[in-house]
Amino acid sequence: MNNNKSELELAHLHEQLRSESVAGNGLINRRHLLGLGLAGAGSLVAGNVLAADASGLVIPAWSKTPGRELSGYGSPSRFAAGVTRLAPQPNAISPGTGASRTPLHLLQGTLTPNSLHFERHHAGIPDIDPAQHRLVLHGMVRQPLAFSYEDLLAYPQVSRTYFLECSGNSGANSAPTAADNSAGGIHGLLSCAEWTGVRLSTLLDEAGVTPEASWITCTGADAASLGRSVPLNKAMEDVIIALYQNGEPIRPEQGYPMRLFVPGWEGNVSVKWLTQIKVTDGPANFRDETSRYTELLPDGRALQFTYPMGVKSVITSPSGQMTLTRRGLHEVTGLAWSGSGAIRRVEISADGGRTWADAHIEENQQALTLTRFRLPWLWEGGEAILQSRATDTAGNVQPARAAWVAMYSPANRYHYNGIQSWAVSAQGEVKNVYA
Ligand SMILES: Nc1nc2c(c(=O)[nH]1)N[C@H]1C(S)=C(S)[C@@H](COP(=O)(O)O)O[C@H]1N2
Ligand SMILES: [Mo]
Repeated sequence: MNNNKSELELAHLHEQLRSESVAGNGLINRRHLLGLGLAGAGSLVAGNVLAADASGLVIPAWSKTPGRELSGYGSPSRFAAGVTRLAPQPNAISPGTGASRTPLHLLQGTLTPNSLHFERHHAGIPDIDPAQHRLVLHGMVRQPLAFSYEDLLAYPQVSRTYFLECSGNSGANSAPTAADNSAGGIHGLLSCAEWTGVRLSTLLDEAGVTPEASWITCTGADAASLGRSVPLNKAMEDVIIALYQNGEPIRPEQGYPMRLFVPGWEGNVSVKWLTQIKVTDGPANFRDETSRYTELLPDGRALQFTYPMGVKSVITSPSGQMTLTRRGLHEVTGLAWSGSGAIRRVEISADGGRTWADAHIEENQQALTLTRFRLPWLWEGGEAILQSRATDTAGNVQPARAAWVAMYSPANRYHYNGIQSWAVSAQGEVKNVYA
């Protein structure tokens, strides 16, 4: 028996849903769906779902013989082999340099599996033997210290779930024309993990910071010697030396055996393969905080040390390069985050920003982590422009693209946090547009 509704029944259900819309072009109140008994949305979604009867019970081959053996380290189903990082292409001119992106549009929830965490390296991934590695803490301290990996493991640790975002993330959308790309392709220099490690304040207290100190300057053990300066108050507040990522030793790509993790701030500051922290009374003005990772303004001046990532959101489904294959109810879902607090609100529009409805988010969101939002949407085959707009607990509201563009020089690609617009065609094709 097929569960397909008749055209008439469907039209009636759509009519009922439309009468409960919360914003233009098909955005539906989630509570009303529950009231209609459509929580699973089966009756509207399910062109192909079969109603259960005895004839639907087939026993497949894999149920009749034992499956494969156990394994030392798990891997995804071969049927999920397409869920990979995006564009990890080798760099012929500068080996090991570049970025790979998290496929945000292929994932759900808020945590990024370690194998899919985005990567951004300036000189490849060093192959560090933890037994040979040292973290040296020196400068304006009473007692300089050198820690081995084993030493650090003996300290008390904390676990916190934080997003990490490269300040170059979404920079493509600052260009004059909208690139045809996916949500991950545009916004995938963004990941979220549970980071475990030693509070930097524990180590700074042990070394004894002297009164004239106001900054720390941090350097990685990779061939780029990537260095960044961090004000001492942030270093004492919530910075950790991360040793574990989602429960296992951090991956070589993420800085094994240890990285600085600076919550909420542009990813570049979270120095990987951390080997040196010098306590100082000013920033070092490293290459990556002078010639890079600064924002050019319309008048030719540049912003320096713009650390927190702006409030931002992106709809991950439906999103760029997807095609809606059936009319009816869809769930609009995506991610929101802010470097200045927790997410308080996410609004969604299906009509290019003319009308907005509040998306559903779980209560009491943690600060500096990813928030998943959702809202039902009735797509009846018309054109639509889907947008999301996030507000954080500090009161910051995600700007429209035009408002963001007006703040900077056309050459600036850093700290883009404008609203993403996905156009849905009458054929159901979803595309990146500027609206
Ligand atoms: N030592 C070192 N630290 C580094 C980098 C690097 O190339 N070398 N890249 C930085 C940049 S630009 C970003 S966005 C983040 C990326 O972290 P991930 O590769 O773990 O995602 O690490 C930062 N820390
Ligand atoms: Mo970055």
